[in-house]
Amino acid sequence: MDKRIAESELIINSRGAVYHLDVRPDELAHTIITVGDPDRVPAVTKHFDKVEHKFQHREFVTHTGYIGNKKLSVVSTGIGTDNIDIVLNELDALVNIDFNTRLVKQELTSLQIIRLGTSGALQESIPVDSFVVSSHGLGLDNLMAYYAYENTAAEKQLLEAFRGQVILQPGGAHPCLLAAGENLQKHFTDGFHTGITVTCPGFYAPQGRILRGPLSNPNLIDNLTGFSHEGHRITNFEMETSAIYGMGRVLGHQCLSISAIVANRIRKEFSKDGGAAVEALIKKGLEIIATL
Ligand code: R1P
Ligand code: URA
Repeated sequence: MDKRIAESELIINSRGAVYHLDVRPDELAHTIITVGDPDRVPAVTKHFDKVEHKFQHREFVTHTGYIGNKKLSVVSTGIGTDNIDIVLNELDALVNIDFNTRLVKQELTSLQIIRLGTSGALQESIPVDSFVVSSHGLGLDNLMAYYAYENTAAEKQLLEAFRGQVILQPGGAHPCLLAAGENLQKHFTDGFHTGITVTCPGFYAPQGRILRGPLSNPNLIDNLTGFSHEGHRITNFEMETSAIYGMGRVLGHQCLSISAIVANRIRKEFSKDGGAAVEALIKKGLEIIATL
């Protein structure tokens, strides 16, 4: 069997860089921070001692540089799990596929991938401007249905409990659930809330928001907030985490998602200065990430 990955499958541009990210293998660090907003990339790398590479193609901005001796890349993903499919596959290709032979390398590299994002809280006790570490990503989009992967026994049990307690609209999502990378999560405890993060395929109706469009599932938020299983609860929702954890499982990378809470959907509050909350998360996150 020809194991060479064809030009149509792994697309490499004239610079020798991967199609969407426009990054070459030598231009990427093995510890990577992902952010949704392209403008958040310089907001992170302004804290670096040195930035060696800067690229932009579509919504994908990448900076690679150093804090002390620690080499880090920061990549913007834009919004949504469809973009995470692109970014995680291309980050993996950059380290695990030889761009000359187009063969998967014999020795695989496991990346550390940490999302620094924003999110809405689903518990009254988690105030705006606080930080949440996602113990699990629970996807209500359908990206992970396209990949083959194994759930652990603990994940299967939690997902089963979710299916039993949370009623989703007929014909809607096939939920998936994946745990955070344990080796990363253990570093982010003091000053962080922890819980299950629900990843939604939209910001409005998929997160129970009504502007003018009516909801097919008006009980969604109450159902998610009320979920409880053996000490696990749903803390927040956003739009990327389950796909990052899922693609990390498929491709063998350690992933963690951390969010600044900008909205509390139970208290019906929005942060008075979301930018300051994100800046505080970046500073606190970098202090830890630089030591990993
Ligand atoms: C929606 O406003 C966006 O904000 C959250 C959601 O996941 C979604 O991407 O994260 P970011 O601030 O990292 O983009
Ligand atoms: N991002 C989301 O996806 N939802 C929120 O409520 C806030 C930020």
